[in-house]
Amino acid sequence: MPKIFEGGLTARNLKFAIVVARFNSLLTTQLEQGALDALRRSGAREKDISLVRVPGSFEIPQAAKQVAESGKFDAIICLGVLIRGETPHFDHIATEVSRSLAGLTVQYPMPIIYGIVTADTVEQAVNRAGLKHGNKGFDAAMAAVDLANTYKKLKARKRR
Ligand code: DLZ
Repeated sequence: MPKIFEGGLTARNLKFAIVVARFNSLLTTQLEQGALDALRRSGAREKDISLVRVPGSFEIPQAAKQVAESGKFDAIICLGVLIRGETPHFDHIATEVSRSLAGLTVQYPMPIIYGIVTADTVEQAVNRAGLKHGNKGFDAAMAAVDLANTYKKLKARKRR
């Protein structure tokens, strides 16, 4: 039988940072609430959850890097909403944010989760922030819990 490293869904004794953009705050607040709901229902304690607010999605990767470097967290959940209709340079911001976050994920040995909604319209964004298509903040937090547990097991493994 292979050794399987797979995360459980308990957030107890894990520390989380949620980096959330204020831009489109009506929707990012919904993502934040979804993420908090997932963490609390998975057993995370309030004292183990930190919220880092930044002006917009463009600032998320830099803030996430600082959080990663602090060494104080087991996972980082990044939340923002980019809407094409409102942003002429939508593609540039979306591409840069994705590229920068992807870079961080291979630089730091911890889950850094992409919970950024990129939508063509406000309606699409609303649907992904808790209306029709679930809440991307909730999903991102569950992925953080899952991966943080997996990495914990990988770190604790004994070499034979
Ligand atoms: C400037 C801007 C625009 C036009 N649109 C969005 C958006 O849809 N979503 C978002 O999170 N942020 C937006 N921003 C703000 C930028 O991300 C950034 O905060 C500013 O350009 C300052 O660097």
